[in-house]
Amino acid sequence: MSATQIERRGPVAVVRLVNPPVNGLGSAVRSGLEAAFNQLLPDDSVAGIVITGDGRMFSAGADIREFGRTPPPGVPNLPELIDWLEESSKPVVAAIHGVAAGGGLELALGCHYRIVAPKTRLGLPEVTLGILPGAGGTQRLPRVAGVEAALELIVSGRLVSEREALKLGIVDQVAEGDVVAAAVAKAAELAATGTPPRRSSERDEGLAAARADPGLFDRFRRSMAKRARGMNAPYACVRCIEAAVRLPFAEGRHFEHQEFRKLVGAVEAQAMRHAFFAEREVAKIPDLPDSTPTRPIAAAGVIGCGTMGGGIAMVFANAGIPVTVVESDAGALDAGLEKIRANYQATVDKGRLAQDAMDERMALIAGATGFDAVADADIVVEAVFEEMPVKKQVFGILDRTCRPGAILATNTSTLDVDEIAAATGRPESVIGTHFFSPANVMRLLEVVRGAKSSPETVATAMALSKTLGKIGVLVGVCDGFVGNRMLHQYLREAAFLVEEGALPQDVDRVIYDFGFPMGPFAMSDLAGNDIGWRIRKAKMAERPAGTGSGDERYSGTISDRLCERGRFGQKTGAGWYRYEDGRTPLPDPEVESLIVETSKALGIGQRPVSDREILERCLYPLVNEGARILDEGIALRSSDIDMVWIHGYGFPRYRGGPMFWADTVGLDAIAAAMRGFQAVHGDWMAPAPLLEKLVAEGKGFKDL
Ligand code: T1G
Ligand code: NAD
Repeated sequence: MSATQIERRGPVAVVRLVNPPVNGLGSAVRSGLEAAFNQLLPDDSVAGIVITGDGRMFSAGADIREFGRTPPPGVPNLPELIDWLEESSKPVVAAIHGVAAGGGLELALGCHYRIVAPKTRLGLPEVTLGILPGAGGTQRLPRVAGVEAALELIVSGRLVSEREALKLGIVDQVAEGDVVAAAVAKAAELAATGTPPRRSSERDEGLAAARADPGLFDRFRRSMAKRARGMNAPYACVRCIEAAVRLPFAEGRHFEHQEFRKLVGAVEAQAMRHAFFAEREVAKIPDLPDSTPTRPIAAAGVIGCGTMGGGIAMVFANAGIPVTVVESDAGALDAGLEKIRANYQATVDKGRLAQDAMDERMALIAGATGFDAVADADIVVEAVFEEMPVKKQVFGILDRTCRPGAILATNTSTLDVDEIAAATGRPESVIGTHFFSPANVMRLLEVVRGAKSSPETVATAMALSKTLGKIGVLVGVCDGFVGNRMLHQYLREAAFLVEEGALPQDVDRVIYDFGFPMGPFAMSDLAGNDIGWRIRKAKMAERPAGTGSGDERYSGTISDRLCERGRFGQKTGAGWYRYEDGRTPLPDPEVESLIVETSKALGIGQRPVSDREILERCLYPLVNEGARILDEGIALRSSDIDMVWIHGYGFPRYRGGPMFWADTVGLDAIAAAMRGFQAVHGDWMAPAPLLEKLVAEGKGFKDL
């Protein structure tokens, strides 16, 4: 079937893009457009042209799957196709519905008039793929919507609603009825009245303000520095929009093309494309066909309204699902509900949520101190203390209380989900839903499949993660699941590096410069050093003195010393750092002398530690553990692990996640480094069998 169709409606020809699922402007579509223009532009019986998309949207832009591939010979490129269309002397009107993104919106901006249907999203999100709008978007959008709006939209990659697009001048009309019919009528009217084509490339009104404000771009660059840290694409976008203000259209277009070429093949763009597809791949579970039934979730319950329970309740309310939180007593309940209210109020005060939206969400959250209140819930998420006896007691009660068919989920971060499920008579309905703190902010949700979790329970939890706006990653049962299990490797080595001579601020600087929002020591101070201390003490109680987990050396000595001194981190004003303003970590000489003292007591000599060693010792063992996790089937795909780390631990998206990044470094180099570390530090650094196997086969994680 041709990727474009032409339909005549009287004097107007309607060109329809037909390339499901998102009318990507791939080679076939571009060839189809070329053929259509060849036919229609010289045809005198055609007074006007309408461009539209078949199915659920106008177009999501260039076909991202074609990137990095050489197009078949003779296929036109998109920028020139759009220039050609814009040159048309006949009126060309875009009829837009669903989504017009990237090259899709650029195609519409090449039309002389744009009509949009309600509930449509429009934007140029190329920067989220590590590139820039390369088909004239950086030159036409500022001319149509103004430079400041273009800077904000192109550098954020944000999609806007049809109403906002109308206000910005990106579209000209919202059609309440049939958008194609409205466009046909407009094209016929423009033709009949002989209205000259209104070409975006010839419009200047949007550039005037910027021409009068030479400091605009430098101001904007300063304002975006934090969110664009480590990336090239956002700065290239600004340079192109600046070119639109300085240069005539054709030269600006050429400048844009050069900048695009520099970005599209770079690792940053490859990593961002990898993340784009990985985000969609996580939902595909090989042994769970799309036909697997799911249970409807119309009402939820949360047990425990502490740090996590409160956030989880907000997640359900934010998705419009009524939720009841159950606490052990009225005092704890009131405190928990008040924290939720205060959390919403803070967002309202920042202008990021309307008061009535807050009121609607609060109205969806009820509180109780008895489990009967969740007897009819479709899912109940337990978030009580991280102690097995407490969890088992709660699941026993839920099993007796909740209706048949309800999903019983646990938010445990370290405990055995199968052991918790065994405390019920319905282990097939038990699953882990491991949210990340703060639950109402972090997008990651590790869905922990128990040995007896039924396909229906797994499919329901995975579908629910999408409803809740989370990236649901299916993982197996093991200590720390995927994220925390890999995190342990990273934190252990960070602690050892400090015992051996690096300062916490050195390690944090290297990790921050790599692209994480913060390093391991600032992160521990934020989360609270006492949480890890409590877990270590609980684990130590189960093990003989002085040993770590399995064959590794104990890594908590200095952190234990800090906690014994009440240095829990930000919450006590001191941890690995001291905090004068409560948030800014300041190196503390007291910590430095405690480190030297403790290393001496441990018999560990302090030595200079290079930045390179810091990076490799923190990240290579993390990747190595990822290989073990894949080998054990705890994660389905290496790209799933990348999603866990990008959405749960702040791994820089423009590096693609730890497993993708490892492939860019080269697994042979990582395996060699691990062997080196093993020889010096111990067998816990031995390269994972899968890593060695891939190296031997000259493959990467991407080849799995
Ligand atoms: N190319 C190829 N495949 C795409 C695609 C695209 N542009 N967009 C989506 N898909 C696939 C996706 O992988 C999934 O596949 C299916 O379509 C449904 O997507 C010159 C060079 C449009 C808002 O960045 O943001 O134009 O998993 O699950 O939630 O300047 O898709 O089913 O096999 O996401 O309804 C710029 C990317 C391209 C937009 C719809 N465009 N797409 O969301 O569906 S670069 C974008 C999206 C460009 C020019 C440059 C979203 C969506 P599968 P989905 P959705
Ligand atoms: P928390 O101590 O802040 O809250 C636990 C709440 O559970 C308390 O308010 C307590 O009153 C309540 N509770 C205890 N027993 C109860 C019972 N029988 N009935 C009703 N309520 C009861 O703990 P948290 O940090 O929210 O952790 C909760 C769970 O989430 C733990 O399993 C933890 O491992 C996990 N988790 C925590 C984090 C985190 O960063 N804090 C992240 C992911 C997962």
